[in-house]
Amino acid sequence: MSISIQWYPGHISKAEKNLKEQLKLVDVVLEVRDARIPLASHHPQVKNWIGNKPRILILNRLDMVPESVRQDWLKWFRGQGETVYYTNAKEGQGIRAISKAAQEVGVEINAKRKSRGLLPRPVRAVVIGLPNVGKSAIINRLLNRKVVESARRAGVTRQLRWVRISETLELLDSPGVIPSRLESQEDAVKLAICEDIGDAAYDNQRVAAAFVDLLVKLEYESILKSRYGLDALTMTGEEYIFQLAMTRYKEDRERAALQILNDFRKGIIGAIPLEFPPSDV
Ligand SMILES: Nc1nc2c(ncn2[C@@H]2O[C@H](COP(=O)(O)OP(=O)(O)OP(=O)(O)O)[C@@H](O)[C@H]2O)c(=O)[nH]1
Ligand SMILES: [Mg+2]
Repeated sequence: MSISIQWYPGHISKAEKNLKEQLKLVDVVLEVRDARIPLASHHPQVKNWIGNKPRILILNRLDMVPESVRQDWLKWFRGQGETVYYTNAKEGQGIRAISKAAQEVGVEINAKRKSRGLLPRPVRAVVIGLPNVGKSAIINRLLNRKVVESARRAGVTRQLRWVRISETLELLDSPGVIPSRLESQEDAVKLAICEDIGDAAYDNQRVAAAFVDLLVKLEYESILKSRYGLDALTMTGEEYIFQLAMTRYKEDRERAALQILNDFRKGIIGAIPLEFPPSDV
């Protein structure tokens, strides 16, 4: 089944412009990705925007993937010469480590300033990434209170906003950015499943069907069987949504689709990663 997903709302194109401006003012970039899809939630232009500024790579939603898969990704990224920080911005795990890493950049900056006779200043960091990956939640966690809006929807943060975390750290919250064209539709479907793009961009029934197909491919079909009592191995994703609607939702396919997607998004059917480290590297 082919799905065509494109999503590039006006507020994002504006945000991208402002973000590029503000990037000139920051010392360090916190790039946040979705731990369920560390590659599909990567924005291809981020590298260009950052230039040689130090970057801290964060895989948020650590609670949504099993420990063994997290370890596999850590190893894979290490093989690429990258250090990865796992966080759970909802509960707070891993948050102190990223704050420490950001402040370490500040120490260097201030040592340089001191040698030039300048007073120390807080390190300036920006949190960037795709929509809904948990950028604002990370900022709220760093401060231990809700300073910026954070909710289960893509496109919650609309404007750039500086937040002073401490005497030594200032953070810029930014709206989620996304490539103006989603080149890989396979990745776009994963973004839709994880709700990392706005729901105006896709058809729930198609995305839910693709999700069922993906679970079968990743050999997670037993989760479907135990939750919905239907065996996905004997049918396509599309048929699965149809059968589920027939048996449980008074033939309402939309409700069946939303049920499956929301069960996954809320973590109700367990910690399910949608990507594994490529084995050829
Ligand atoms: N389970 C879980 N949920 C999280 C985690 N981090 C954030 N969330 C939830 O994910 C949703 C999105 O979080 P936001 O902080 O609004 O995400 P954002 O990246 O700022 O989104 P935009 O502003 O739309 O770009 C919220 O409902 C958070 O509570 C996490 O580590 N685990
Ligand atoms: Mg936000």
